[in-house]
Amino acid sequence: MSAREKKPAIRLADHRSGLVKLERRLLLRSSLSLGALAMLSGCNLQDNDAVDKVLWAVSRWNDRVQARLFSRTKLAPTYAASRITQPFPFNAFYAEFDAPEIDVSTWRLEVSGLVRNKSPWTVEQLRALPQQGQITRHICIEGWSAIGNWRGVPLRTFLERIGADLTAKYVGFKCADRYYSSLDMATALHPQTLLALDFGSEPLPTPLGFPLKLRVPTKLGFKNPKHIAAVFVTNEYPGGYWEDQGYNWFSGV
Ligand SMILES: Nc1nc2c(c(=O)[nH]1)N[C@H]1C(S)=C(S)[C@@H](COP(=O)(O)O)O[C@H]1N2
Ligand SMILES: [Mo]
Repeated sequence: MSAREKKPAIRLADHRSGLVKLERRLLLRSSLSLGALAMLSGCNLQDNDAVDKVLWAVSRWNDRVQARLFSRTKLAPTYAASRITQPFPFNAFYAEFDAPEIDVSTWRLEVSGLVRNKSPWTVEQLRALPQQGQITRHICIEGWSAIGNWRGVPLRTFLERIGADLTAKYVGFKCADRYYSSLDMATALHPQTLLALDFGSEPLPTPLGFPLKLRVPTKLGFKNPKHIAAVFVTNEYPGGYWEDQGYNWFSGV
């Protein structure tokens, strides 16, 4: 499968391998078999829709377990500058030459949902907030990883500044290219979760998410939205571009 023809982890046609993996997990984790799960859920495993519902329910249950195991203080590994991957790879659901060209003079970060101050932000205003750098490893679910050097505003600082309800469940992101994703609040407040403006000592290059991307080293790559256009705080599950096609939503690393 080429990088351009990405497929979601769970498709109707892929159920057989999905079920084999699920069976193995059930046995390992809870000594429950797939047959027993089918009995419990009243689900006939020949019926794709019913199988799909069970797999989605298991994935959402998995989200809740992962959220409980997530440590608010445990840091993702950081690396020496000599380890930075050059050139840093590009990935998206389209080819590199289709990455959105954004005019920074008109770009604004829109803010909505459970926040006190919904004023939009310019890049300059974001740069005036405290900045923090990190050299961390980006891990893509497709089987590659790369070390990069990002710098920007801790998302926690930004959420505090806009008067976000920090007891809300989710922070969602909408991007200039139709991509979208979301985080649990604990991950949004994690000290290494950044609204990144720079890569190395330069503004993010276009393919890597200019002018703003989320850098969250405690999550898989697809939960690092690039070209962010809007941030919102909500208690309603926002999903994501790949998450809605079957990738596990929590996807911690
Ligand atoms: N806006 C947007 N953000 C995105 C994507 C995308 O297609 N569009 N792809 C995701 C995936 S699957 C990966 S692996 C990383 C790739 O980031 P990079 O191009 O900086 O390596 O971006 C993530 N964020
Ligand atoms: Mo990815």
